[in-house]
Amino acid sequence: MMNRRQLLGAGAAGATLVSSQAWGKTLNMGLPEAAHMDSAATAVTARPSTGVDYTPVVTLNGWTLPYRMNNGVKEFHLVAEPVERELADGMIAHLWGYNGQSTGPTIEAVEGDRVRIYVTNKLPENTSVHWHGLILPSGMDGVVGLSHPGIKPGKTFVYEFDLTKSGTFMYHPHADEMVQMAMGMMGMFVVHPKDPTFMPVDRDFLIMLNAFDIDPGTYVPRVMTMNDFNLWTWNSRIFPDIDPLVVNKGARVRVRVGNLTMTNHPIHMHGYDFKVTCTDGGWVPESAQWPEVSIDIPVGAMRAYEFTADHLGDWAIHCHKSHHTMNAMGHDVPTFIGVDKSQLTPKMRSFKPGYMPMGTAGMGDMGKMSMELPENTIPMMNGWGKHGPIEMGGMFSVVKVRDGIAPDDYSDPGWYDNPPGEEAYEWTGELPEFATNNSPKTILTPKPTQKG
Ligand SMILES: [Cu+2]
Repeated sequence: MMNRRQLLGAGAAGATLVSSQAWGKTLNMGLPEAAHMDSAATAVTARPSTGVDYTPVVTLNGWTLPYRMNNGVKEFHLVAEPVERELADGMIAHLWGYNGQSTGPTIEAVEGDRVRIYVTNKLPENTSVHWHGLILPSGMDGVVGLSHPGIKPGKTFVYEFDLTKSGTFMYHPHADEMVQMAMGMMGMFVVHPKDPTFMPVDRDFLIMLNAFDIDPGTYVPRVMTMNDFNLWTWNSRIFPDIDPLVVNKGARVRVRVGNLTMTNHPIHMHGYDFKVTCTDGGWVPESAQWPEVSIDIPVGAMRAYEFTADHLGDWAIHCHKSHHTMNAMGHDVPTFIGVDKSQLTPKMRSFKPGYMPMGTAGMGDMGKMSMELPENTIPMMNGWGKHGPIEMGGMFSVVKVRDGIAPDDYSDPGWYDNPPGEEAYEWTGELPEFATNNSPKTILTPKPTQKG
């Protein structure tokens, strides 16, 4: 049995136990400062200048939690608190999160590190932090009531454990979980391999899939919603304001995607095929990596994939559930495709001036409409590209592969100029007769012979 002092010191880099002198020093350092972020911009972390080298992950529209070293232990300070998150330009959500934002900051460390994570609760109810996928002592697992008592409002708890394996993990409360996760409390925990030659990449992007149900004109998510969310977000951000994944041609790229929503999300990336290289259970051996162009991310799971960025261009990356690439909307809208509203429109306008007939030719036109919106919402699809409205929202972004992107430059290079002869165009010449299926020649299935 280890006593408390031994437990706290064990596993620190280069030492199994700390002296009582060092322990005194540890206590004297007090709580690490809790970093705070007030912006939804993507913050890029500098490459480590000491210790094991790794390519820091880039959390789209997120940031990485700073740490301090204390006698060989990496110390972090998470603060669970109410936050105001800019989901998109023109839409603020009143959420619960960590250190000023939802999703919470990404925690980054190295295999073999010992981490000490202080968690301060500024919420009005108990919380805890569960370290999803990490191998750790039972009492550090963060299930309130099971692993340890809840962290009461105003209190600070300390979690401390060794990072025994590298990979991609998540953190979230295991206390009033339905409410606290619906309010936006979650983050990712990346452990880099201690061997820098193990599966190195040039760019390493991180996306947490989450979802909210916030009525237009309101600010606080409905916490009882089970399936019918109206905002499908990456790192608590919606398209068109999710930053692009900017990549230099030829770079080796990893994308890590975690899912803490209530449904699966098939994440589809255009222009490439790629291999699934990691789950939250660990790295997939090369012989077992499988090719995909869409990866289904199950609920409560993480999938990472890798590719070499050989194809220049602007490539869509999005959830393939089409309702998840839409922003707030009602679903109880009748389908009007093919309906002639020319008789109806004047009648409607007689009691509702400005009535617009919509949906008779599909709903794509909504992408370029600028209608007056209720307070605090954004159109259901309003991203614009070089060639017009992209007709998407929600879980959508663009992978921008270019020549000449500097190693530390993640800034948006603008839209891609397709080379001559490499862009679809309008045909203005004569059209040949269309083939139709009216001809019996095209019907290969023999007619059933009548019996009897
Ligand atoms: Cu989805």
